[in-house]
Amino acid sequence: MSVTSELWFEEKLELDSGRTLKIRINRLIEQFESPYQRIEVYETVPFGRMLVLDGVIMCTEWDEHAYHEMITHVPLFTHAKPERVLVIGGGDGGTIREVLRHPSVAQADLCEIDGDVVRLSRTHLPSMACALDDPRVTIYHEDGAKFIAERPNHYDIIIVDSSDPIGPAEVLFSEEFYVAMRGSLREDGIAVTQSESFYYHASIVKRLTGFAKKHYAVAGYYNTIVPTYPSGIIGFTMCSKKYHPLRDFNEARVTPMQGSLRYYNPGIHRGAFDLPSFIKNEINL
Ligand code: SPD
Repeated sequence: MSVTSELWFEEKLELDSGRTLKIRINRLIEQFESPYQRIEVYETVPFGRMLVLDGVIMCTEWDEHAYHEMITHVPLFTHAKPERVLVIGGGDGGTIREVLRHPSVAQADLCEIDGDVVRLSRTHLPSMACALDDPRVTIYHEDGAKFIAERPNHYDIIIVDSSDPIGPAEVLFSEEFYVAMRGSLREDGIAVTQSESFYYHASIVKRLTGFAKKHYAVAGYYNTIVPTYPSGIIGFTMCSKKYHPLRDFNEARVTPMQGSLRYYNPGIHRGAFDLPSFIKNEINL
């Protein structure tokens, strides 16, 4: 008889659809019940540290670069000169870290409703939270929808680095929010939103890209590979008032930064907008 004492984390998000993801862990480093959600940080066996909100994997040290680089550099290299950037959600700090690589950025606001996510990330996820004390960063713990309504015509870039459309992030997936982002962007601004997997959540992708097409001059959907997310792939809706992510992309600007990036490069930027036929036909982009 063999006795094993293996510990496993199981993400139950997709259980009703008959699928799950299990990751072996060494230990639970800390858990905290905030006013908004249950926050957990694990030390996993294969993927380093992992942040989990209400039982859903937000990021692991092993593959977070594929998500944070793509949610950030695609819009920032599409815009001619991004100076004022807002990140909604993103309390782990990974997106802000990427935003600050851009020398044109003078102001990087982080609007994360849950201050305890920022606090635990600072303590346990320093490789992501490392840039949160940069003087260009201001952190707000407010509701993202209310925050942008109070700042009309202000941002060059808005990045919605949200959790899934259940719980505190639900409002960020509404048509009203896509209209409100348009109001908070400058005349040539770009918004990019976490928009789930085209394999598992095609109806959400269709709805969000529909809002982008209806309310913005240029709409797009692009994807990245993140093995610890459901189906291993996640996409982003691009909502742009002027710039086109392929026609206005100036790849020469990437060169000085290329050495510090692990996933993003000019070829990935262009190829990420090439979608499989089944979803391309569904969303008409
Ligand atoms: N299904 C999980 C999607 C999570 C997307 N946001 C992650 C936040 C990382 N900064």
